[in-house]
Amino acid sequence: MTDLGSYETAYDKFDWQLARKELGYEDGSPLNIGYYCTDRNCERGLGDTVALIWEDSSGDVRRYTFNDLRIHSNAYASLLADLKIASGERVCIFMDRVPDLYFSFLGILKLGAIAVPLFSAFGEDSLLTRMENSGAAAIFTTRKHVKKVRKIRDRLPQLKHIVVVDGDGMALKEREHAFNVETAPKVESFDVYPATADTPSVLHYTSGTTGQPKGALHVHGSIFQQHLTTKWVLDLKPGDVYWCTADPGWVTGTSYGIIGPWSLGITQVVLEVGFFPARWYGAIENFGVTVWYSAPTAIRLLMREGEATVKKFDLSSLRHICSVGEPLNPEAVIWSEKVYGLPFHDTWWQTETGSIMISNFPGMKIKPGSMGKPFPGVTAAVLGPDYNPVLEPGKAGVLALKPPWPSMFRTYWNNPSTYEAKFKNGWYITGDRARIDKEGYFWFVGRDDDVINTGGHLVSPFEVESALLEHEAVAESAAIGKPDPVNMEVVKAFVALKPGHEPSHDLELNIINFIRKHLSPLAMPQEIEFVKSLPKTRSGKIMRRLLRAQETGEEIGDISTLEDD
Ligand code: 6R9
Repeated sequence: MTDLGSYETAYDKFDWQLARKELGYEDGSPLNIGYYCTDRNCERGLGDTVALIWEDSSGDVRRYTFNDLRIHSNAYASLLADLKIASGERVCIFMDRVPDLYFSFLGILKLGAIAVPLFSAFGEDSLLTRMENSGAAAIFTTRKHVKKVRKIRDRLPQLKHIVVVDGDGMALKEREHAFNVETAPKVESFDVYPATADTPSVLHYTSGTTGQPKGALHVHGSIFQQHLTTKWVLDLKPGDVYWCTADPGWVTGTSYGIIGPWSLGITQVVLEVGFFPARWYGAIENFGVTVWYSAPTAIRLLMREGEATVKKFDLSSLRHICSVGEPLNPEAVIWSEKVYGLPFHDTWWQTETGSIMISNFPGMKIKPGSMGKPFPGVTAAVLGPDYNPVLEPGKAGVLALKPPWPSMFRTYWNNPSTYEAKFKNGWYITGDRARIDKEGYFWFVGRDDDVINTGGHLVSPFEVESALLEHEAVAESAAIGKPDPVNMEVVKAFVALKPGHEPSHDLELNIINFIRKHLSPLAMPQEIEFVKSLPKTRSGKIMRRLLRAQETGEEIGDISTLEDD
């Protein structure tokens, strides 16, 4: 239970103004996330508290205090100022989970520019789409990843600077700079940009069914909700050691891997490596992790790894564990209670919502398989086809949220019409389907669109299909999510070949690899089925629903618009 009391009393007495009080914010004064995550902690006497415990891929550990975080983020902010980057300009971050990612993110915000975090696994096409759409003026990257930037830089006329943060001594091309935060002059103070709650802060790209990825634009005022939900849902308290397994290329890695916890002055653990059961449990034991925020695919993999591995480690420091990104199977909650002595608390939210909206509040009875209840201050509903709330308990409909809330996205970058289309009858339409039981618990039913959720990563079928079409052998294609016991879904592509090309295992591998290189390993199909042609509607749209139904053996439903063969 939190200091707000039980869920019910918290819901009743809640007011978003509480966030201002908690953060020590006075109306009318500047509100900059960069300041609240660094300088303010030093002013509160936490300058020598460890902010970041970072373990690199070889197992070496480095620790940075809030004072280090303050000085290093200042160095990044002043570098951008020297490069004449102005407030409001977009600056991409394209690197593995190294400390510079975190310093530069906060530095960009301190300058008043907009941070665009990108997965380092992105191939050149995925990178190009996002950099082009955001009109990025600069990018921070590393030696390891600059090659991909070099391949596309000539197609990015707005890109003024490429900063290689470990580029000391390397041969640089025009517009490229080497920077080293450790040897750069210490910047004791930086005039933090006087942002307001409505000043743009972070641009996160997310996938929809149609069109290229959309950039959800967030504002500095998001910190109010990120701060409160980190405190009351993730249950962080002074002295905690917190570990969020998410990469900042995904919204979870910024909202709850940077902003929320550091706005509370909490010590965070970051691992450079991806999923690795022994390294993960080792980190919990070595660093004494108390609160852990992860995702269902990782949890299912840990279940598969089994209890024997758990027993090799002392995980007794853990106090609270949470999950996000995909439906959390009831078995995972029961299993975690058995082997860790703690149930995973599911949380539901989206890139667009910026923070947790529905969750299993600490102290609340957990119904395994349910996403929990709306966070105090949030109104969530299930809507029928007329976009009015469904009143009957247990009946499925479209999951919707009542705007506004502090961390709500403000638009899709360069795509206002898609943003407007997300609102119906005064509700924000999430794109998910859900039901609410008699006791007010929300249950996830499925997505209301064709977006593929693979291991918590949203993949647009359109993006995969567009990349497939670039392959010389592909005439047409369709991508769907195929059910998978670990990743929930994996990408499966149906491909019709151009004349002169024959299906073969080699060609399948060649196409899969092509997508991995152009998009990312996350969007890479696990399977390709060669077909003569694809089922289409009379208007020529590929019927992914039909392919999906064939895959799962489900009812096919209405196919009256299917083209005649
Ligand atoms: C934070 C994040 C959002 C979509 C969302 C839904 C799925 C997230 C979930 C969940 C079932 C949960 N999703 N949490 N589904 N139970 N607890 O995940 O953002 O990448 O934008 O994805 O993920 O489909 O609409 P994002």
